[in-house]
Amino acid sequence: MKKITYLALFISGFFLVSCGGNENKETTEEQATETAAEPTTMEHPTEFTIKAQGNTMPDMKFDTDRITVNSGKEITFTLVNEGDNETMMHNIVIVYNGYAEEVASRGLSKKETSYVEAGDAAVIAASPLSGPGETVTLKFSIEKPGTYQYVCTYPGHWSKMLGTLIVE
Ligand SMILES: [Cu+2]
Repeated sequence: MKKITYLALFISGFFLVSCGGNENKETTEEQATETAAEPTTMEHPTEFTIKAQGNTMPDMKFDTDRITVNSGKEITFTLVNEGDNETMMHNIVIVYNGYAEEVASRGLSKKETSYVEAGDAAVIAASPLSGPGETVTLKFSIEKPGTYQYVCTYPGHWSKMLGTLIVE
């Protein structure tokens, strides 16, 4: 099905190029490529297990740094803290793209709210903290397609534990 769509786009792109003359060729081809890169929205999973790995600040990470979901669906993130060092406390916080560092720094002193400032406008959803060996879940849904981020806001972790969330 996808192949057929691509082929159709390619053919229409080709005709546009043929009719448009040489000076428009590049633009037309670019447009055709852009259109072809957006196939009918795929059905993505709604449940994801994300492992927080590592036992030291340099080693710690989420085992995945990119997740794609569909807009308007209830998504469940299960965060499995695989650490066994007591300093390895983690959460997972969904934020608007580019706000991971700001959200983490606003949450630095907010231990009582799991290192997320209450009412932070850049936060879409935030899990509780999970200690070593613990699992926590976060449910959320996002209506607007686009790019978002997920991040651990435990002090000092945001730059190592950061991923891209694509909403289609
Ligand atoms: Cu963390």
